[in-house]
Amino acid sequence: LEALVEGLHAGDRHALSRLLSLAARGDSLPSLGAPEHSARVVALTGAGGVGKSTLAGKLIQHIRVHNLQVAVLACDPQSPLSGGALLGDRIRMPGQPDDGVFIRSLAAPAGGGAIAAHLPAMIRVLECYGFDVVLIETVGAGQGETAVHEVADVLVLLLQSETGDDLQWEKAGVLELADVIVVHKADLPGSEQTLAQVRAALDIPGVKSIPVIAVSARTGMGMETLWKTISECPRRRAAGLAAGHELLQMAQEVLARRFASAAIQASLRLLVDNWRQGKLGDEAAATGLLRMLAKM
Ligand SMILES: Nc1nc2c(ncn2[C@@H]2O[C@H](COP(=O)(O)OP(=O)(O)O)[C@@H](O)[C@H]2O)c(=O)[nH]1
Ligand SMILES: [Mg+2]
Repeated sequence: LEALVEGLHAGDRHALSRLLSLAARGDSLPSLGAPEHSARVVALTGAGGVGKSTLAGKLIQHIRVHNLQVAVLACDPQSPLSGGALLGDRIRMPGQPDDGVFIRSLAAPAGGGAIAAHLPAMIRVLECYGFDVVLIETVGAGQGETAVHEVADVLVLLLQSETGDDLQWEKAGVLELADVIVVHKADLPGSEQTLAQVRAALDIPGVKSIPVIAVSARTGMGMETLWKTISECPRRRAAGLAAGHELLQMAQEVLARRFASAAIQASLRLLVDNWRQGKLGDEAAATGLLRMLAKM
């Protein structure tokens, strides 16, 4: 395992592939160390047939033009990205296989508990290898978005016109979960209307506005705007961590306050005495104290 981790940091594809498989199975990995930089994790979600795979393929090209390395986790066994259209895990750019692209197909949609639970570990592996962008393609069905929302920096929801999808999404409360909404296949008639409907559905006073973009992977319309919007989105994972530290600080304050008012309690004095006399170890005493304060 240690050799694999070394290989991962040295850019060895075989090590990457092995570690990803372990992470996908939920095996515990050794410490991977810190990645040199964190990746931007972008989830593409939406109903089957809305064009997630096609759009992902186009996004890869855009991302490569910016000279960024991109990995794709396709939580859709039928994704042409991971199927016959591409050779192995390398996409065919004009000429030769591209070392800046890596694609891994996962057997189940990310919304199903197991995969969602293992995504953070897989993302960590990809980050340590050095990918700048991680795309997650996953079929959305309400619950799926919630699971992926937690692990991605940016959640992109794809809708298309003439399917009534927009209304379904609206009901499921999924629209509000998205960071970017794409009205896809904008080359087809009816997309103007869908665009207007979605914008109207999201026009709630006091709620932060979500960008809604008309895109066609087929014609390339809106692609540049989409990538620009995605790259300018704040990173949810980083924000989550920062917020976590803030929360920890607040919790410490709460504990200190409770400790001050509990100091005279007999049970607390007993705990402290036991610790002082060495009857309780540091960790056990500290945990005991936490338990007492948590109950107050
Ligand atoms: N008209 C049009 N069709 C598209 C576009 N993008 C994808 N499609 C078609 O939509 C179908 C489903 O595409 P796919 O990418 O497999 O959808 P997924 O199931 O969401 O991954 C295919 O037949 C694509 O050729 C687009 O921008 N415009
Ligand atoms: Mg697909």
